[in-house]
Amino acid sequence: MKLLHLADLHLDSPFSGIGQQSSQLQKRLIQSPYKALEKGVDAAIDRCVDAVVIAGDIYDANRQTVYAQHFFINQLKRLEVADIPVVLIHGNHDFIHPGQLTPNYPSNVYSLDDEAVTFVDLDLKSGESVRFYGFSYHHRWIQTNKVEEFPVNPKETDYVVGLSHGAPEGENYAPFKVQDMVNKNYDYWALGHIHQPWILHKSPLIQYAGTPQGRHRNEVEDMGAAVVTLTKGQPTQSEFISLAEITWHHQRVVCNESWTGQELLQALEEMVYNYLQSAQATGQSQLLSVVLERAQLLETSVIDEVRNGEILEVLHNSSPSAELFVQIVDLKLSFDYEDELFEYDPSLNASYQQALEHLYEGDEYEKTMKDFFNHTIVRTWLQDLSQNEDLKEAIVQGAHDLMVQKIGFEDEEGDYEN
Ligand SMILES: [Mn+2]
Repeated sequence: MKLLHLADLHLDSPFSGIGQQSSQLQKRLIQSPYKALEKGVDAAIDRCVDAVVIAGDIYDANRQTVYAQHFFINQLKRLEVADIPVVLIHGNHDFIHPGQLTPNYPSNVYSLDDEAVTFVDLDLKSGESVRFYGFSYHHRWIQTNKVEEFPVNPKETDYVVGLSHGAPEGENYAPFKVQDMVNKNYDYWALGHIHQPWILHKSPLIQYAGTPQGRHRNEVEDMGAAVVTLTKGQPTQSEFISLAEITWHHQRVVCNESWTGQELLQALEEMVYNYLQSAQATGQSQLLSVVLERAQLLETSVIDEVRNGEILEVLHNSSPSAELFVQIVDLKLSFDYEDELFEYDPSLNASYQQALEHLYEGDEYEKTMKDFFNHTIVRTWLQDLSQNEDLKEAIVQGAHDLMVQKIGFEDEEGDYEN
């Protein structure tokens, strides 16, 4: 049995942050999740998969535009013509709200719409039978362990696949333990919610396919879907297929003491040129977040040109009108004073590094902000705030700055990092 595992399509993403910078780029970005889905459907048809599973967050919001629904249904119809069934669930972004009408899906589509775990049995072209278990969000959050509700494999079909939209950590997105999934004795778990491909367990295979199109500068590198081949008595095969139209990248540039504004521009242009070579090789446009390291070496006038956006503006003259483009969307200065902060005291340095790691990678942000995000007024009026990555970055960065200042190493200018 061969499956295409898609998740987190986020059709309808507004990319409003980028729109303030360039409406042309915003238009290209808005189109990108649709193009990625179209490519995914091409791949399903080309590879003659037995079924497509979509593990939630088909849409970016729980109220969709007609355009997004129409596009999605047209892609489902292409699969119907190719005689490929589709099993889908709704996630926390496109949760089903009270009174929502079920779309008029084509006959090949099985939407596991209940918030309770339900299933569908399919007889495949290969002659094999498969059962898909899954649930859909009816709320923005699900705080219970949904995996407990999945039955142990009753062995009534050749294969059993679990669909779940959730996260192993945190508490708002159907938190689960990998071992609980393993204990269900399923053949495959198709997960959604985490936007990077991530294998949690090998046998049985339990994995996130990731989003087919990164939507944010932190959703870096190539994105796509998984083609999963299950064969009785053999290890499960999974192949990543690239679907992203546009990829995001982080790049660091170490500043040179003698750089004028012109020389900085030249260094950045060379970097863009190199990325363009790789863009031509992959056929994917690229967006770059650039950090200028050791920015304290630059003249104040050059620092100002970066801060007031002059440098970016010159670079943007080569705008994304071309089919393939590379663009710097973010240019930050990094004043690396704190590297030397605790050099005299290794144990202090170690605990400082540990605190930083905890701040950036732990669930401290979610824990700290939970009451705020759960507040009735915030939930009613600022619905997607808990998902706002820019807000998260700004708050975590602010906490970091405060930490450095409180420890007593405040930089005189007070802005060691911009
Ligand atoms: Mn998602």
